[in-house]
Amino acid sequence: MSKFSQYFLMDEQDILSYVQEKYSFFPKDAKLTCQEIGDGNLNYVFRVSDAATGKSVILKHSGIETRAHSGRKVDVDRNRIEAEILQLQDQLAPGFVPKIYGYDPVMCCCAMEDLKDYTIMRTALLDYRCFPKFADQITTFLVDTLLPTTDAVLDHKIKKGLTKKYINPDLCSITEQLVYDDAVGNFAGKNYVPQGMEALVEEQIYNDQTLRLEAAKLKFQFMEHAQALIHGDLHSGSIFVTSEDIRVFDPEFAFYGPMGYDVGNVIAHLLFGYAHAWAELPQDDPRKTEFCAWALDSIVEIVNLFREKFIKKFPQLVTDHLAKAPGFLTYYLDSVMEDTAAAAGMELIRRIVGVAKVKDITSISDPERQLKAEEALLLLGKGLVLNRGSVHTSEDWRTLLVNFL
Ligand code: SR1
Ligand code: MG
Repeated sequence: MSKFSQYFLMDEQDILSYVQEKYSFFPKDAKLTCQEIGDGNLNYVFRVSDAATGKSVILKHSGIETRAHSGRKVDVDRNRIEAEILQLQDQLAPGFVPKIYGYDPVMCCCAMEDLKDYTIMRTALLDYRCFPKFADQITTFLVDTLLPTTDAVLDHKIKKGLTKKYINPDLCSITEQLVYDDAVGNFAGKNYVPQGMEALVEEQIYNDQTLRLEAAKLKFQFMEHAQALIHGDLHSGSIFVTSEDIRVFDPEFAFYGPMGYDVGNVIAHLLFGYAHAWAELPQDDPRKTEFCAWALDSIVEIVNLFREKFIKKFPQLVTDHLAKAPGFLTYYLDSVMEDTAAAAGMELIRRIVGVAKVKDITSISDPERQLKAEEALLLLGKGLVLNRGSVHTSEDWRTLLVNFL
């Protein structure tokens, strides 16, 4: 009987035997090496390489507990969701995701293309690298993966089947708790408010009943609005980049939710990159001007191009009779833009006060500047949540960013 006919948590040695037993990527006598390279909160990511040929493959393996906070059980079905969503996204937006080579429901392990020439976008942002094509690339990915999975386009029974297939209760529950609950109150007792910000957070966030009500509405909107098959965790650690190209990965949080959640996350993490550069680079460093301008322009351009592409694609793809009614597209897109502003706002707040921080902020070396960056992002986040109804266009975004930053 195979060692891999019953689930257990594999280590590097196990993965070496596993890849040879399950796949035929490498000659049987190849001298393979395996390294665990994952730095996320949930899974184990192994790179298996054959030095003789330079060939390599990634094996992503899910444990029954998260890595970051052992003790929290998370359904291993997330591995199936990730493998299937990447295959679906590869059809909808070819060339924007890594290729999946196989998925094993027993070991909860999928094999995928090794994008070793790419850099994780967060790492690139921390190095102040600009990506002039990013806004165009990410908006193509967003519109091409989101719009075709909505009720406006898909046959409603097929869409409901997908909603069922990608119900993702454990991962959604992490988001409901970390992004919505924890952003406005230390309900789980795990928040970590930066030193020196306690009073501001109490006054501006935890004790603001208007903000709490808006967060409650947004949490229910996230839970109840099965609009499109979203990525669900589209931060800069879920995107690989080169100067020419992007690849979106890690869609294990995918489920039928509000489209704006994905768009808003992309924007929030550009803002984290911006804040890092603002805090770390001296005023006279030319990288500061160039990178900060690129980051803010990219946000404005993402909103602009997302809208443009959505408006162009919608009439080409729409099948629902009533969704063709004059005025419906404007109404629909406006609501997506409101969700975008809200999601960006909640993400900004929760990464400052909550348990899951971002390196862009935690790595800022000067505590005073770190505090300033955190305060600015926190208040921008709050402003986005409260004023989301009037943040629809790229110009609305430009005005808001200029006022807050
Ligand atoms: C326990 S998981 C913490 C965070 O990491 C993931 O990438 C999600 O953003 C989640 O909220
Ligand atoms: Mg992840």
